Amino acid sequence: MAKISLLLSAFFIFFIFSLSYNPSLCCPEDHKQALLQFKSTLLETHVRNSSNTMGASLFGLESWNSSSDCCQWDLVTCNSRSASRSVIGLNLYSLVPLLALESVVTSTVLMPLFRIRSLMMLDVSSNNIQGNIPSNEFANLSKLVHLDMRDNRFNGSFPSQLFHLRFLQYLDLSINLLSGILSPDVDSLRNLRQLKLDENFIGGEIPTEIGNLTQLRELSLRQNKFYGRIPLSVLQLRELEQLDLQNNSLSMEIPLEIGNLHNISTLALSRNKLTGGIPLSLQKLGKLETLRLDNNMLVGEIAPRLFSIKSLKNLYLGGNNLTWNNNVKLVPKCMLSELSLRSCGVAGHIPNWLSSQKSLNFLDLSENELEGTFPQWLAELDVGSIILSHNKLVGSLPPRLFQSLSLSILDLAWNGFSGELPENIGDANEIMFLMLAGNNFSGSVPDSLSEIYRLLWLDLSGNRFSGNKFPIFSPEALLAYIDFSSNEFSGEIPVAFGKKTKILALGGNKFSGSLPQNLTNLSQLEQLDLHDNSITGEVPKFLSQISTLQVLNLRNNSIGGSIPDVLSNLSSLRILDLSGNNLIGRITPKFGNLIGMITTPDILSLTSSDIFNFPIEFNDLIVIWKKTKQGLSSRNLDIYSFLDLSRNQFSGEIPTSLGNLKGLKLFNISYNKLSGNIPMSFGELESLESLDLSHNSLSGEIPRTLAKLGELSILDVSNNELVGPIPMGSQMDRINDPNFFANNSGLCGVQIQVQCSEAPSPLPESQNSESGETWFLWEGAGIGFPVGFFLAMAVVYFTGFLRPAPRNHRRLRRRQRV
Ligand SMILES: *[C@@H]1O[C@H](CO)[C@@H](O)[C@H](O)[C@H]1NC(C)=O
Ligand SMILES: *[C@@H]1O[C@H](CO)[C@@H](O)[C@H](O)[C@H]1NC(C)=O
Ligand SMILES: *[C@@H]1O[C@H](CO)[C@@H](O)[C@H](O)[C@H]1NC(C)=O
Ligand SMILES: *[C@@H]1O[C@H](CO)[C@@H](O)[C@H](O)[C@H]1NC(C)=O
Ligand SMILES: *[C@@H]1O[C@H](CO)[C@@H](O)[C@H](O)[C@H]1NC(C)=O
Ligand SMILES: *[C@@H]1O[C@H](CO)[C@@H](O)[C@H](O)[C@H]1NC(C)=O
Ligand SMILES: *[C@@H]1O[C@H](CO)[C@@H](O)[C@H](O)[C@H]1NC(C)=O
Ligand SMILES: *[C@@H]1O[C@H](CO)[C@@H](O)[C@H](O)[C@H]1NC(C)=O
Ligand SMILES: *[C@@H]1O[C@H](CO)[C@@H](O)[C@H](O)[C@H]1NC(C)=O
Ligand SMILES: *[C@@H]1O[C@H](CO)[C@@H](O)[C@H](O)[C@H]1NC(C)=O
Ligand SMILES: *[C@@H]1O[C@H](CO)[C@@H](O)[C@H](O)[C@H]1NC(C)=O
Ligand SMILES: CC(=O)N[C@H]1CO[C@H](CO)[C@@H](O)[C@@H]1O
Repeated sequence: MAKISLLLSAFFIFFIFSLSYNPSLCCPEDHKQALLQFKSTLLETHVRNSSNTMGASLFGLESWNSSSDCCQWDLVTCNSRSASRSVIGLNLYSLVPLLALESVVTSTVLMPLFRIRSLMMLDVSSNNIQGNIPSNEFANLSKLVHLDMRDNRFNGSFPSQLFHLRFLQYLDLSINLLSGILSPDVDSLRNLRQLKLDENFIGGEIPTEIGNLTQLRELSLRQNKFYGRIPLSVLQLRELEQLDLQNNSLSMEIPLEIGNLHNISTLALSRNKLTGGIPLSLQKLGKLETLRLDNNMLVGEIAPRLFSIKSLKNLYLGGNNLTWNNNVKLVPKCMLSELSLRSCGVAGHIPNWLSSQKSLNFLDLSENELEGTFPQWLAELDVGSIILSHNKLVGSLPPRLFQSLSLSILDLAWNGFSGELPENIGDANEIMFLMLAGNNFSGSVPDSLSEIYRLLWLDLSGNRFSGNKFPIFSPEALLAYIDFSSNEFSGEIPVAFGKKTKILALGGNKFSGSLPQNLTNLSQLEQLDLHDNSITGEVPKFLSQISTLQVLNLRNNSIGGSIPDVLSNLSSLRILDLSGNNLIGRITPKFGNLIGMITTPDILSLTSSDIFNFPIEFNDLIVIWKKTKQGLSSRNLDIYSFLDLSRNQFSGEIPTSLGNLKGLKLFNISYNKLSGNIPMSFGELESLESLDLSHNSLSGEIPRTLAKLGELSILDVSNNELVGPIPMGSQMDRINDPNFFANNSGLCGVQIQVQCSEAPSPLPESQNSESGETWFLWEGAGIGFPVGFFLAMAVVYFTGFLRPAPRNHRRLRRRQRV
């Protein structure tokens, strides 16, 4: 069905394009003026707001000038049948250059377009337009058949005038900030009650009048702010072929009437709060190809009869509380292409009936209770993506698996697989993601891995791999994420990776020798993690050449010497952990210049989760946080900033300049030989949550300025030679663990119940009475990539290397245009 609608749309577009060439006639002057006005308004907003020259031009509107016929302009389609040659189609998507996305385009920019009453097709998607959808004005466009406003920032309520557009067949408002209508009727009173439950949530129900658009074939309201019920009127839209309401907050049981949508081919309701079971009426949908119900709150057993829907191709049910009875003898009537039964309580062996699914391209059975070995028949199916992580599978991998030229994602992490990796693994040269973490694999890493040209992601952590021989990757390799940590590797640190390496995690092995000069060949490296190894030598000056470095973790090695000053040139460095080594000398005052630790980190949350239809697991960066080992979720690592120099032999005074590092969350210099006073400037470390100065020879008083640190929850100054009153006021009053102040030379204060001879007055201004939300987001739904990496992925996706989640056919057009 999707194909038919694609054909229809393609035909429609072809049709209107073929009509548009008729040089004898010109477009109406008022249409031309409207379009020119649209261009100039958009350009004006744009130039005014963009910082770069890219902003001065808009993609695709170059040909729009007053001296030519507007029917000849790019992106404009005219009707050649009527004498007036009126404008009937406008393809105005992605006019705003990506680089100028920060600029604000308000929805009033659309106003001139409402004068073109002949419009049948309007696409203004992906233009970063903000504000309300001009509702009344839409009434002018009564001939609209196709309206696409996806991927903007339209907010406010669903524009009611759209319900008068009775010819509308295609309506896409996805990826906006729209909500339902809140009108003073019974329905909205219920809404208001719900609003009270969740005061921050601005949203509303999908209006019932949507049912007036009886011609609709495609309706997408995906990723907006709709909540509550799906109006039953939607289920009377008999022509509907695609209904996409994913990623809102809809809460209701899936209505039985869903079985009335006889023409539906795509029903996508994932990422809502739907409850109840999967209605059996779905079986009546004889044209259903894609059913996405994943990530809701559905319960009950999945009816095997779903697999009797002959047309069914893509089925996503993961992330609910559904169960699957794996003992049932199933003879599926469908020929599946994609199947996700993630976390559906599937126990026993990988279901045998899957072997009949010869077109299977995506299989996600992760987070179940699967046992047994990797079946030979599955290896022979040549599936593109196999995701079996978090099960109890055992045994070795069949070499046949790697004869597949389709395999692009293999995620077997967190099982009990064992044995050596087959030597022929490199034959599967389409693999992009190879995730084998948390198993019992042993032996060496096969050389042939370096032959997998598209490999982006290689996670072998938490196994028993050993040896000191590694595949030699070409400098041009695409491999960006390499995690070999927690294995039994030994020998020199491997560096024969491509220049595109972003993350290199080798911690928890037995690597020895000093840091090799060739690390500088990894010129885009962002994270280097070598903790818990036996690395010797000094911290080399050449590390400062890797200017992209954000995380450097050398904790618990045997590195000596002093820290080179040039390390402070690493302007992106946000996490530096050198604890547990033999470093000597002074802490360089130049560390006060570490720009990455000065700026308060941006919460840069890139939402790329849509690109792959499975979650990519990053391994946590393990750090010592507030005295215990914790994993920092790498997904949002860019909001962490900290400096750990503890357990070394540093001596001399603490440089005052460290007070510059306003972005620091954690600062640990315990177990060193530091002397002198605690700098007053530490009162400027405004983001600090944990400060550990214990086990040094610090003397003098604790500076009263520390009372300004509103986020501080751990302050350990024990085992020093400090004297005098412990500062009071705001959070300082709550830091009262006597162990944090023990073994000094005469501290006093209420915190340790030792009275001071003269009571100190608290600092006058003390904001931040609450301890504040911690910046630690141990879990997060989104996947945050470093920007560069994300873009690289996007490029990979658009060049078609990976088979992503099914996309709107409109995207196809878009690609052709580019
Ligand atoms: C865009 O321009 C408007 C009007 O001049 C201005 O108010 C707004 O702050 C600008 N936005 C940015 C991001 O520069
Ligand atoms: C206007 O655009 C046409 C092409 O659409 C071009 O041939 C012509 O030179 C342009 N005129 C000006 C003044 O830019
Ligand atoms: C609607 O169309 C009428 C007649 O063409 C025009 O006068 C009016 O300005 C249009 N409304 C808007 C908002 O453009
Ligand atoms: C919609 O966005 C505009 C501009 O971003 C803002 O001024 C307005 O308050 C928003 N309206 C609603 C209902 O959120
Ligand atoms: C929707 O249709 C009903 C009945 O056909 C009609 O009474 C109502 O006015 C229509 N609403 C809108 C907004 O067009
Ligand atoms: C379904 O689609 C077919 C073909 O496009 C059409 O003839 C029919 O009217 C549609 N509606 C129903 C309810 O079947
Ligand atoms: C699933 O069920 C478990 C226990 O029965 C419950 O704790 C959990 O919240 C449920 N999850 C959802 C998404 O409903
Ligand atoms: C891993 O394999 C070894 C032998 O190869 C075995 O002794 C050990 O129990 C296995 N560990 C796990 C967790 O299966
Ligand atoms: C370091 O790089 C050079 C040139 O790229 C290469 O010849 C040499 O073998 C590399 N050394 C190691 C130890 O990888
Ligand atoms: C340091 O690393 C070694 C392995 O190299 C490990 O055995 C030890 O437990 C680690 N020590 C700490 C304190 O983490
Ligand atoms: C769901 O919507 C939210 C915003 O409302 C967005 O941040 C998130 O990425 C979306 N998730 C998916 C999987 O599309
Ligand atoms: C290809 C490349 O950049 N190779 C360099 C790797 O690093 C060494 C020094 O460690 C240079 O000599 C190479 O030119």
